[in-house]
Amino acid sequence: MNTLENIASVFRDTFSSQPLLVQGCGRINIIGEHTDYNEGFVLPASINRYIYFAIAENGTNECHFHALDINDSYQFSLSDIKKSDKSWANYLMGILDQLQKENILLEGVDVVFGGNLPIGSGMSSSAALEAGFALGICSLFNLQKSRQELAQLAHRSSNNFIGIPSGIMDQFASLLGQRGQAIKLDCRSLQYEYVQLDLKDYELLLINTGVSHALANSAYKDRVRECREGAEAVAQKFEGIQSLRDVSLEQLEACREDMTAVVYQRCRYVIEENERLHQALHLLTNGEMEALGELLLGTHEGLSKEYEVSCRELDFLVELAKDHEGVAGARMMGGGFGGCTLNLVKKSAKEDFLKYAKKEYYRAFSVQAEHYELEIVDGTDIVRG
Ligand code: GAF
Repeated sequence: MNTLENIASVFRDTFSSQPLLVQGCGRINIIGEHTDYNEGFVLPASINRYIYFAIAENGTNECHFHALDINDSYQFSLSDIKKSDKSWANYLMGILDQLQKENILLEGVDVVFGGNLPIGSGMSSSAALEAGFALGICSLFNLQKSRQELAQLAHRSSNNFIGIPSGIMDQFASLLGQRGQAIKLDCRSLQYEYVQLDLKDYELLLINTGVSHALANSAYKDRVRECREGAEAVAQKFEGIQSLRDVSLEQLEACREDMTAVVYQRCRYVIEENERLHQALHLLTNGEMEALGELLLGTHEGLSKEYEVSCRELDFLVELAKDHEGVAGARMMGGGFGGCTLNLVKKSAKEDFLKYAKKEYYRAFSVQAEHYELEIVDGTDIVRG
């Protein structure tokens, strides 16, 4: 865990210059999981978990990156940007690569970064890395890009340089988040609106399984492929289908024989999840927190049984939440196979629930689960210029 002050001070000691300071935000997603790459809707928000950067240009062609949390460094020349075996460095290099592809000439930069956003926790430390670095570089070199353009650039970097066919939710949430608000984002048109997160006497709480499965990347790619296959099968029978976003449950049912059972079940989850998101918006507006919690449980059920991206530890934590007084609902959050559960908990029941969940989790897995109390904050930003 590093603070902005640490990062700035290590930078000054290492490079003897005054850096630009940036904070890249993590995100939660209320509902709408694995819908973004199907051109559906998502409801994320940026949270008070950060990766802090200290960045300065160095007048050379060389870049020096230092990842303070893991005490690792990487150095390379701007004329030779290629993927390295240090995955953290790739998230930063990918941004420079995209800028070079736009024929934007940069000079070398020195970077120190670190923070309080745990890697592999499902809060998208990768988007915080990309978003924070992209905003920092654009500010340093006076590149005129809107936040939406930066999110698109970071998303292209994830897809093309990192090689994960993810949707745009994480980068968008990190860069466009606003205090106290979730973002209802249409991942096809990128039109968005802010939704006030008034949770009445409830709050959102993350509990970290501490698990991060190696399987996640390849399974993610499989899900993207399966969804595409399903949409293509439906498009053979019905007009106007570009992605699962356009498919109704009736249409899917009519094409059930045209796809494998697995593809059918993946598609059904995605279509139902988009519907759940719209219901959730309605419940949020009406302050119906218990019904919202039920929807979260429905999402988890789908992710676990139909989409098959959960794991034992996540399922265990959700089961605990389901049975606990004062917890409206819970679900796994993000890509899956580990990370955190998102819990909608009555403020008065929070302490009791946390104590119980941590005790039971330890009993089952011999792991001390961490929890994070959330504040919905403004997204990634320059802290000091
Ligand atoms: C990961 C991806 F990066 C997002 O684009 C999204 O698909 C999410 O998993 C699942 O909703 O965070």
